Amino acid sequence: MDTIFSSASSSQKSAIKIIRVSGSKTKHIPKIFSFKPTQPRVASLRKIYDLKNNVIDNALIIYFPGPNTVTGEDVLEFHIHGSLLIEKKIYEVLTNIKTFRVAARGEFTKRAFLNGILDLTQAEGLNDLINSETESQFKISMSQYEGTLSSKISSWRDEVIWLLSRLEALIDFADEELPAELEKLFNLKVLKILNEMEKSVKYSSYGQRIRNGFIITLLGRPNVGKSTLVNYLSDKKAAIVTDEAGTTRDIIEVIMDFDGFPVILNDTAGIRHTESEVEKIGVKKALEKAEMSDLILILSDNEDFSYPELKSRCKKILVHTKSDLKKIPNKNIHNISVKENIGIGKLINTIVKHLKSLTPKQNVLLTRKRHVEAIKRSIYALNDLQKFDLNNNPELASENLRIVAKEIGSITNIIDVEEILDDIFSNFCIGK
Ligand SMILES: Nc1nc2c(ncn2[C@@H]2O[C@H](COP(=O)(O)OP(=O)(O)OP(=O)(O)O)[C@@H](O)[C@H]2O)c(=O)[nH]1
Ligand SMILES: [Mg+2]
Repeated sequence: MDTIFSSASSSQKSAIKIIRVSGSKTKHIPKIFSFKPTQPRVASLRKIYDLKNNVIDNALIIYFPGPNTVTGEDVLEFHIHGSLLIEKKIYEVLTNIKTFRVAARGEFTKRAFLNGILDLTQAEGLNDLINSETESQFKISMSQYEGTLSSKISSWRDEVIWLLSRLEALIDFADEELPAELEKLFNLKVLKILNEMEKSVKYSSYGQRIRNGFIITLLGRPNVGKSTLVNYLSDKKAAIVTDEAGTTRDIIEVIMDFDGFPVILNDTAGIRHTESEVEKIGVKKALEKAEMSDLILILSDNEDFSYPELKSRCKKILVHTKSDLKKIPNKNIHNISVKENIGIGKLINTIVKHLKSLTPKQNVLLTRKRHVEAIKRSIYALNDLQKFDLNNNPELASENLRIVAKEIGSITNIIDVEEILDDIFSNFCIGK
């Protein structure tokens, strides 16, 4: 296997940079760069030279012999001065040596996975952790990286293996029956796993929202001040504002953070009957977006808040705009004015309160579609299993349990499907 290297820090100029090397030829680095080998795990200053014996840098070197390293292989770190030129010179030396090459995206983490340092869910958690931008994303990804999902999977697997072993005994001793007590315990265990899996699927949409953002859509008649509010909340001139009715036609998405919750806020076209083809499409899109939202803000500058065409049962917050001109005295309606900054803090609090109310009581375990699909297939197999009489058809029940074991195993460990692995690790940043 090649020895790989890559800058582990950003590609910009910086005070220092770290270049990481991993693989079996790492131990030859001192010879390649003409410096005295360093003691393992001790940071030591060394002058490093190119192949023509010109000084490249005075660098801090740390050598970590495997297997207790970040990748499971021998690893060496160059802490160099943060010049792009120094980095380039090191790359030039290494690319000239056979079996050394620049690491692909996520390749260090992929090796850590292949060497059993991390399982797949931890690797995914690590990637999410690096990319997390809000407090809630940080919490979920840190918990996944620390192994919350891994340990749940392994406890499910232990239970499935316990169940399987009872069935195997029945298959081997065909003339014996499962004692009634044991059969009861068996069924209870199946129900317990099923219940836990169903809950985890239910809460997974929250995990996906934390990764991708909650969807909040503004809906209202033309000219009520939707774009004005979106611009104000996002502190950007994201949408055009004019006093002409029908200014916004397309959906305008802004990504923002409401008190630690990632949100995609959608400005939409004002809802009305119109002859304009473009506007008609805009109105249709606005309603479609509202239907798939976690929260809808219905804006109005009069008392008309009704949209009978809207089917979504998600929470709706009624917002009366332009309250500098007139207020509506109704405790279910938020009076706001962007012009005079009235009521907006309160509106934000209501939005955050709703986002908080969506937070499940228990840990979110499944954060990716991949996890959810595997658990759904396991649920299907467990439901199927319950149809069989254990004493008459232990083989069929056992077959279903094997499916469950395989499916949940695939969440933490896919070893044989290179394509899926590449797909997972290619989303990592370079140097990870
Ligand atoms: N007095 C007052 N006027 C406002 C307020 N908010 C918005 N407006 C005005 O209302 C008009 C329409 O605002 P927009 O934000 O473009 O309204 P919209 O709902 O996005 O309109 P469409 O895109 O056409 O559907 C503009 O002239 C704004 O300046 C407010 O709080 N008070
Ligand atoms: Mg608008």
